[in-house]
Amino acid sequence: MSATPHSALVRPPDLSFVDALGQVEGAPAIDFELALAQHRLYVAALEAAGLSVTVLPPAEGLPDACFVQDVALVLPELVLLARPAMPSRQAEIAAIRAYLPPDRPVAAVEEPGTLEWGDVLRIGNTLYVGLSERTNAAGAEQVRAAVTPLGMDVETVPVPAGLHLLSGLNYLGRSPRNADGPGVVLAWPAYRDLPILAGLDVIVVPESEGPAANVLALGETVLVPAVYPRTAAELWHRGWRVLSVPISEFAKADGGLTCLSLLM
Ligand code: CIR
Repeated sequence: MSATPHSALVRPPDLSFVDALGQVEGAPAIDFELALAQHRLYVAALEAAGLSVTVLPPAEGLPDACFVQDVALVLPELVLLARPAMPSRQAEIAAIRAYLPPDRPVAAVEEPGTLEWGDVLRIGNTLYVGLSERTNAAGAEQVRAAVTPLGMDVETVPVPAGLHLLSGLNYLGRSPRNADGPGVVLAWPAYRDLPILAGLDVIVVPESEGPAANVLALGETVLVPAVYPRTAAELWHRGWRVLSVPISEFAKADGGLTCLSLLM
């Protein structure tokens, strides 16, 4: 199925992160220093998983720019730029371009399309594009047009809950203990009945551990948000090496482990 990534771009939050989208009024404010510490630990976890990590400078005045996953998909043949639905995020595209591989063509989602890569789950050569408040059918069609010549398929999927498709559904590859078995996905309960899950081994996280569905699987290592012991224990039991990473400050802005890195 999808190859394990070997490198990652990450971007620590800028001071403006305290104004990031998705914060609930009356909820505890983002602690910026704690967010920086958590981001450093996230980088350490990626490195412990074997990735080569490039840490970009913070993007001044772009509150959500630490969520680099959303802005681009890097394929060996092509870079595909997103078009974020939220106007405050659109300048993130220009702010990442200089750091993307210069050796391949670049395509971009254009108006009336909107698409954030947090809505796209890759399993093998299929991109499942979640239709959400951030990603529309026109965005999905443009992705289809760009990747079909590369031999990839696109299927659209409703996003039953949460901000993005990957908020509630992530692909882990095959279990380290059952290399010939089906691919494994981790799903928030609201996602369990999606038809695209037929034929996969679906681990449904307990309702009380919903955010734990946003794991980052890197080969036999999986980063799990702290602290969701039932999910972590289930993954250990199935043979993954689990790294538990605290991301409370990013979760306050609707962010999870997948959102914080652009993998390639
Ligand atoms: C936003 O609302 O756009 C950010 N505060 C969070 C983006 C999270 N990204 C992701 O799930 N891929």
